[in-house]
Amino acid sequence: MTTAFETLLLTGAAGTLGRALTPPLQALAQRLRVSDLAEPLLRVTLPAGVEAVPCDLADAAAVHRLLRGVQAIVHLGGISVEGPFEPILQANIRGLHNLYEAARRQGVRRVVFASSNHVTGCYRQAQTLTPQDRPRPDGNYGLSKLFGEGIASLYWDRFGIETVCLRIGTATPAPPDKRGLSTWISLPDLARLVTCALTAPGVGFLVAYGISGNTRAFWDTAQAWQQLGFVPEHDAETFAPQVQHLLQPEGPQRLLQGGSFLGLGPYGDEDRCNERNDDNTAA
Ligand code: NAI
Ligand code: 15L
Repeated sequence: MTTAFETLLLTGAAGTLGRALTPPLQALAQRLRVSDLAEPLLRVTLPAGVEAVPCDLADAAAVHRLLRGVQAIVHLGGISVEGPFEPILQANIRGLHNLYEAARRQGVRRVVFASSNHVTGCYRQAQTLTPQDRPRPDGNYGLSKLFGEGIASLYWDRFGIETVCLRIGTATPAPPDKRGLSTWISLPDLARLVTCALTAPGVGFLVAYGISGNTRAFWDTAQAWQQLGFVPEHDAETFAPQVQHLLQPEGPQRLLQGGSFLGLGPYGDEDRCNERNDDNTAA
């Protein structure tokens, strides 16, 4: 079988999406190396032939060792929800810096970075965005993903490491609620999208929203998907009868694209979303 890569690395392999993506990624490489924090990784049953290397992304020396011999990376590792800044700083921001520095020194050619729709979570749900619209992160987590997009841009411009930043919507077996009719990506569509992001020629630095072909999408995906050659096979609309009555509480969580994350943080005295968001509709 012809494979695209000799050694491909998947971080965050013990997580929900890591476990779903391990089999399709194994088909793309002669050697798939998977990584996560030690304890979560020990709980995962891996397919035969997959090499498991525990690593804390916040540990620069360990990340450097992890990337030895790697041509491409699917980077899912890190904190995947909104929360206090310090843990996000370590796992996501420091983790991304360690990853790109090690990638530069180890000669990695391409990264597929699991960014998030929360980079633009402060836009209204009624707005349709392209990846070129101004980032409006909705919290510490979205901010860390914006840092990831920034470092990806830097390492392309300075060092020629290609990155596809996938602003993933809601990757679950089915859309969980009405918002999910706009943000959902099926797990098979995600596997196809990640495969395209790894193998499409000449991507340079690219930001693409990661959703299925949803009728109610918040995002105009045409240009980036064409560049990647991605054609989704699913549409969340199929689930509309079951979920369209499931709404977030009234206010920013229902109004803005980031949904429930707008109800979390910033973990101090001002523990609420800035209501001025509601008046700020400029793109
Ligand atoms: P998850 O939380 O299930 O998996 C993340 C994995 O990263 C966990 O296994 C965790 O142990 C590992 N991790 C955390 N801190 C680490 C550290 N310091 N060093 C090494 N590993 C560490 O998340 P999920 O749902 O699988 O998401 C995967 C990626 O995709 C995440 O980066 C998330 O932000 C992103 N994403 C996911 C979406 C979704 O709908 N599931 C939507 C948008 C983005
Ligand atoms: C994300 O970025 C999260 O990782 C995931 O847990 C979901 O909440 C998703 O976004 C979403 O916005 O639905």
